[in-house]
Amino acid sequence: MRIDVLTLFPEMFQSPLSCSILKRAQDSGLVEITLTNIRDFAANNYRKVDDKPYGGGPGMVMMPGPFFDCFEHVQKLSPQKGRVILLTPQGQKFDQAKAVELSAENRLILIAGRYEGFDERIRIGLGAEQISIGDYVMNGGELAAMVIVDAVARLLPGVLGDEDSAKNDSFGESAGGGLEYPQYTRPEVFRGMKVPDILLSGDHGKIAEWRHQQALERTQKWRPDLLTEDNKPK
Ligand code: 6GU
Repeated sequence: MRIDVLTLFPEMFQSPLSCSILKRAQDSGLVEITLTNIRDFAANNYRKVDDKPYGGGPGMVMMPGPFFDCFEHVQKLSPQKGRVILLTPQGQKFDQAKAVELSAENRLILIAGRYEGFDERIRIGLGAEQISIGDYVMNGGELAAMVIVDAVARLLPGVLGDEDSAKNDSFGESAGGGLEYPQYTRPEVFRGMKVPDILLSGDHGKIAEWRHQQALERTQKWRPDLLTEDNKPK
């Protein structure tokens, strides 16, 4: 997969992209991520990319010119059209289903905005879909773009060492869209807390059944909003 990110702060992406799984995924060619600075496409000497809102009001609005020039430049970097996503708190809320959907694309073009907002003609003109990562306001779309890159990249075949890992995650296939079952590792007893006997039993059928039941109970207790009629615990 190819992911292009258009941003005013490419440096914000450096460390998340250079650690751990995202680094390995890029090094092994499973995902190619390019960062393009929108400010490089500002037409004026001051490298200005925002201006006061028409009609008055507080804050600044991102001008359409630098966005369109930047977008047109980025699109030509590769022949694939790409799915264009504008990061904005006004977007559709991002979730695991959306991550799975996006992981099937061959190219994503993520546009992170700043300041009070985008000139409306950016959204209209680019034909972009809008995504938000939750109902709160951040200073810009950069962290949201990183959330999407991270959640999508780990679903790409070969990115996680064990092919089953993503399936076992919360919201994943084995969790039936709910939370993950509890995990334990050594030591067998830690500060008086013991690993459940069943996990030491070697009975894989029983273990699977126990994990399934635990996952349902935790979902009911902590995230009942995730339960549907057919995955409610009995
Ligand atoms: Cl995509 N952008 C901003 N600025 N705030 C957000 C967001 C995006 N998603 C949730 N809050």
